[in-house]
Amino acid sequence: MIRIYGITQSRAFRPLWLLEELGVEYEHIKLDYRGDDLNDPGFRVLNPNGRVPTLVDGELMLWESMAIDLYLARNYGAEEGLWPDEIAGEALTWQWSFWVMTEVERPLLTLLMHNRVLPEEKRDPARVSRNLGVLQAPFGVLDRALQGRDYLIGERFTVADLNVAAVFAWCKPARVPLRDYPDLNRWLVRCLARPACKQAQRL
Ligand SMILES: N[C@@H](CCC(=O)N[C@@H](CS)C(=O)NCC(=O)O)C(=O)O
Repeated sequence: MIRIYGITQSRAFRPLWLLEELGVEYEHIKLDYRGDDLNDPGFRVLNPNGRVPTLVDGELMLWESMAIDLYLARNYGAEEGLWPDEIAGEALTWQWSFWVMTEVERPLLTLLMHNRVLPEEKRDPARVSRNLGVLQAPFGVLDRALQGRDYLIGERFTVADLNVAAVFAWCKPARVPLRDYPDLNRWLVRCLARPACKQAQRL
């Protein structure tokens, strides 16, 4: 049976959402990154980085949220339509998954921390405005890519949408306005309204 480690209030939300989309059986081990859970020596054997999410599927131990999602979608998601049919679609799936991690994740996480998570006295407004500026370019790229389209690849929701939307899900708690990016916003609302996403948020 598939085992996934990490509470839903962490990057484990990404594979949890995908597992809910897939409808496969899995065991959810709710390790909390905020305590001592990740220092457990048994867990360190699975992930020497001491981070979640971590996946175990048979002999396979896998870490990095995007790698886990790409593996799960490739291995279990073809019938559900979550994995693209063509090699070009696969290439675009890698592209968008790497893109969101390299161009968006860190500045958006900084906004989440300094607009929402950190205590007021530790928040730095300069970092907020700098990172809002940094995000304008990639947000514009995604907005334009979604003009006249419902999904990133082809005509249906795939793991590419999930991987990108699961990172952009931080926009709301980070208080990042999307009014200048109407196509991005429309797409994000559609992705986050999916029943599997809602279910993963409740785990
Ligand atoms: N690039 C990794 C990042 C994983 C990561 O940093 N996870 C956080 C929770 S969201 C964590 O485990 N933090 C524990 C720590 O940094 O000690 C991924 O996407 O899976």
